[in-house]
Amino acid sequence: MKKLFAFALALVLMLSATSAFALTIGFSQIGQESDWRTANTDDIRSKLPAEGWDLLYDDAQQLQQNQINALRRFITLAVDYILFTAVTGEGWDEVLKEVNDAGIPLILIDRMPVQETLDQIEYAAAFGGDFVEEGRRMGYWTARYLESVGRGDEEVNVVLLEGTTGSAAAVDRTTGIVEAFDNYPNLKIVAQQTGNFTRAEGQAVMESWLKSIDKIDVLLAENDDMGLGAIDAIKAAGLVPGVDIIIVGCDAVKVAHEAVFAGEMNATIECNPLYSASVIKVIKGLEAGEVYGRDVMHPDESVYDAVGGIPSDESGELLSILVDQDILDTRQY
Ligand code: GYE
Repeated sequence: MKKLFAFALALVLMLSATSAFALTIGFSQIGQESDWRTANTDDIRSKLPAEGWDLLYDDAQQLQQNQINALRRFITLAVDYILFTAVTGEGWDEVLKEVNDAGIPLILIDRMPVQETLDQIEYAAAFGGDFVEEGRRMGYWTARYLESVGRGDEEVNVVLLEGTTGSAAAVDRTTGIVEAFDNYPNLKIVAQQTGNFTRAEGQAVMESWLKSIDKIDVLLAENDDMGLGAIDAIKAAGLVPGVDIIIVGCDAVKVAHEAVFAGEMNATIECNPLYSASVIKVIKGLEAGEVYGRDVMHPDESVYDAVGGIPSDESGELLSILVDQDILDTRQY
């Protein structure tokens, strides 16, 4: 009996010691603009607490100042780690130096601050999509798809719905698209405007383009939500999305897979939102004294479409994956 009591006491002491030393992680998130963002948030918010860690979550509602305030609050609370994604690229030098001065390890995910900032600050690890490559894939997929349907020499008018102005995801995807299109002078971007990565703004911008531009052959949307909003505008104008206008999205969220399967969106370039596994691994590694490099680590990403086998990178080796019932059923987010 005595032994049992001693054992129970030891167990209680051990458990309370563990929770006293449970890590606290501050997560400064951008907002809730898209399905991608929801998947990203849900992943972090479910998987990190499952490790027994306390997660302080802050939703900045797209405002840089709210992110700055959240980072300062995390410093005051002396959290053990800060997880950060930058709504736009510029303007972080001061607050990130404060994070460094406080000695709190910073883990960057998704949208990075601009390179000049990255060069000046310390960070423990960085994970994000290769947005330039995603843009290139949007461009190459479009060109090679047009070739595959015998429209390779046609003068093609492209409209481009861009993401949040100044964000890494928008700036870099546009860079990649333009870079790919440089090889195809028949593909002309006739209009480009931000839709702030939201469905509502994608719809509104497309509505105005349909009124003001005579001939739109292709829509490139820097995320699926804007593409889906634009599909509503295209239908309202009496046109058939995916047929009268070729539509290429980015993210490869489940609703976009459904739209591709239904033939209303022609392709979606994948951007993986699930970073929890990498973040957990890195935090455990850092706790054990490991050191990670300064390179931004990219997840593996594919291209999904309604036909399959379309080359979508510069080398022509990356072939698109056909969205069939199995792919649709297994898509998690
Ligand atoms: O593509 C978009 C989101 O930063 C990669 O932000 C992310 C982008 C994503 O709102 O849907």
